[in-house]
Amino acid sequence: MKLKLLYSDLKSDIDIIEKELEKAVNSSSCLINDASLHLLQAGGKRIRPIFVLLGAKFGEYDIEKMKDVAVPVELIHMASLVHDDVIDDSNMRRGRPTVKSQWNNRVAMYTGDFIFARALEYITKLEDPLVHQILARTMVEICNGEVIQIEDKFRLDQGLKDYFRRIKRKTALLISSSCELGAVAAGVDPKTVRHLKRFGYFVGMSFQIIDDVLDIMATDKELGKPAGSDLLQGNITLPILMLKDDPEMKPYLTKVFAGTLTETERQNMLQYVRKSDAIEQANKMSDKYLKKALQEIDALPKHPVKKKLRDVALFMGKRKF
Ligand code: 2DE
Ligand code: MG
Ligand code: MG
Ligand code: MG
Ligand code: MG
Repeated sequence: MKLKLLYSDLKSDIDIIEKELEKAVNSSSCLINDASLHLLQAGGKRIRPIFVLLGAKFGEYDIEKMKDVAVPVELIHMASLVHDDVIDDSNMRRGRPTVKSQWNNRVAMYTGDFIFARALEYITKLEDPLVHQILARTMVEICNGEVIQIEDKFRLDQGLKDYFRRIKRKTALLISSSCELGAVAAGVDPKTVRHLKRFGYFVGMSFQIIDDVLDIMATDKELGKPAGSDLLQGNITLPILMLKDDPEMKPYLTKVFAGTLTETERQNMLQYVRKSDAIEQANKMSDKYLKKALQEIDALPKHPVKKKLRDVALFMGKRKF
């Protein structure tokens, strides 16, 4: 199923958010304008704004108000990616050159900063300290996660706990907060907010595991970057973690860490991982989180939007790329 079909009845609200995002990245500097628009026009699934809207449906839904929550959430996601591509030295994203590669690191740093600042401008339109606190806390934790991820790079003496800690911070938290923020801003009762927040967390975990599996399983073309990029950057994802003591995998890992892996060896290594049962194990782990997400939906009060939440969660947990 296409994601577009899933939220067809949210279409006009998503269009409003899309227009607002364009306005939001507008800057008096041509350079920042171009760089921000470059990123915005590369698209993206706009998953986080969708979750803001879906969370808000449990309360007093007003798109004019929700837009001031959904826009900053997506802006924070965008800004973090611009900075992330500097940290990860990534040249391609969503099939396009990244800001840091199209321009340079310096432009990427201040474009990201500008987008962050815009996000704050939007969120403070809502005069609710709880909303500000949730967003600020999330940003702090995402930053902590980035530092942890840098510390964990190229380290094989790590376990599942380290991996889950990283993906929680880099992905699950912002998705969880999106659900939570939409609901809080719409005045939803605390118990429902709690279930929505947990739902977002589980969906986010499931989603990132799939993302990490796809980094190995999908083609360079589908990914818009070389398959296996995570590992080449030193990020030990779940499938790799499961193979870290595998005797056939070891020589590849040694070469990756030494930076001497040839293109042929990259292909062979990918073939090896693809055929291993690490992929199936990782997919199972993703399904486990997806199941927990669906249980949170069951615990939510009766509402037609529950079906939507289920559809989006299933889409995210089953996407092919
Ligand atoms: C994407 O992870 C990274 C997300 C978080 C980046 C956070 C930064 C700190 P990946 P891909 C840079 C600043 C952020 C704040 C304050 C929110 O694994 O494969 O690198 O998409 O993902 O590059
Ligand atoms: Mg990255
Ligand atoms: Mg990164
Ligand atoms: Mg990835
Ligand atoms: Mg990604």
